[in-house]
Amino acid sequence: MSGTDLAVQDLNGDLHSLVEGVLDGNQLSLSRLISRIENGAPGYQDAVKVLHEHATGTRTIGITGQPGSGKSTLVDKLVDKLREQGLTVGVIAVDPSSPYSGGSVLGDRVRQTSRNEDPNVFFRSMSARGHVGGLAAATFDVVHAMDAFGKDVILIETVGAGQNEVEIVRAADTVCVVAIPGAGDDVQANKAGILEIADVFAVNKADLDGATATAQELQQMIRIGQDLERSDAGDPADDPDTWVPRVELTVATKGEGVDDLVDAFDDHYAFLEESGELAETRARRFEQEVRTHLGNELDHLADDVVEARRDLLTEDSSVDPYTTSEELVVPFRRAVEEYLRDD
Ligand SMILES: Nc1nc2c(ncn2[C@@H]2O[C@H](COP(=O)(O)OP(=O)(O)O)[C@@H](O)[C@H]2O)c(=O)[nH]1
Ligand SMILES: [Mg+2]
Repeated sequence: MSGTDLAVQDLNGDLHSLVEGVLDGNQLSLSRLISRIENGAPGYQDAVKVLHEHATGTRTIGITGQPGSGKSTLVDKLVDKLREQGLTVGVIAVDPSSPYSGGSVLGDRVRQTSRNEDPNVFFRSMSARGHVGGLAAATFDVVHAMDAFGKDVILIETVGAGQNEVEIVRAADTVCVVAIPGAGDDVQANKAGILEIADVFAVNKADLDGATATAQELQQMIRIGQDLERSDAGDPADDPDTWVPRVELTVATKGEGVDDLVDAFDDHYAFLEESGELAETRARRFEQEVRTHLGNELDHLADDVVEARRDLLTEDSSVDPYTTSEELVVPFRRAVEEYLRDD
């Protein structure tokens, strides 16, 4: 397997100058290029290939949780904190509800405008609309673009409902689940799912009653989860190959607890690097991206075949769909076998 043979100057029309601009650190170019990715402009995949060559593997942090838990408020405070540390930041706010409500998109547009006044922060919201290759693929493409642009950290905010979003957030190096006081029952209800993806919990709105109790419930669940995973009786906290999810209390509106939250993110990242998990996480993300793109290509091939053979397919409606598709898949299968043999 080799990288792309494409160079910047090979790119289509304005993609050439946009990619050049992105590599030069021009925000307007980045913004326009992301629009090309979102709209599936001709040749955008080639642009992403070239960007990939310039990517350094920027650190990504996923922030997820139910609507209204305070994710956006928290992300804003996290950005301030990371900026204080001298880091440049990219923010991707994925909002699946936006085509219907429009409300949060308006809010995000305001955030986008005020945030993009700081040249070291790039904010972008993405709705579920469009995306020829799917929302997850488009989000990863935007991560590659922000990475090549030179961002040090990328925050990805999602509501965390639905397969697409889980796919997006799982691919982040560190996943932060934002819970709120009294959410114990909800958390309990889908504890397996949440326990599985969270590296860090932020119990936000800690100014409200019940925050400590919610944090304790989470701690207890983490404890049980870790015990179930381990057959020996040792303390998982002493095992360098095991990450014990952290629970931090935050009041996003006042910025309280944000320092500790960032410390927890840093500790998790250090764990990933030291344990070798980072390479595995990245490899999983890469595989996921390849699967997504491959799936899209195969969908297109299926369209082509069905289209080309339409007469044949409709000629005899007594043939069942399984037999028909098995017949059509024969050449694909043969090609795959041949490809794997050559390897
Ligand atoms: N009391 C309290 N309210 C908060 C806190 N953080 C956020 N909020 C409020 O909760 C509401 C939803 O916040 P938002 O960041 O938009 O939530 P998102 O939907 O998860 O992005 C807003 O009115 C915030 O001001 C907090 O720590 N305490
Ligand atoms: Mg939000």
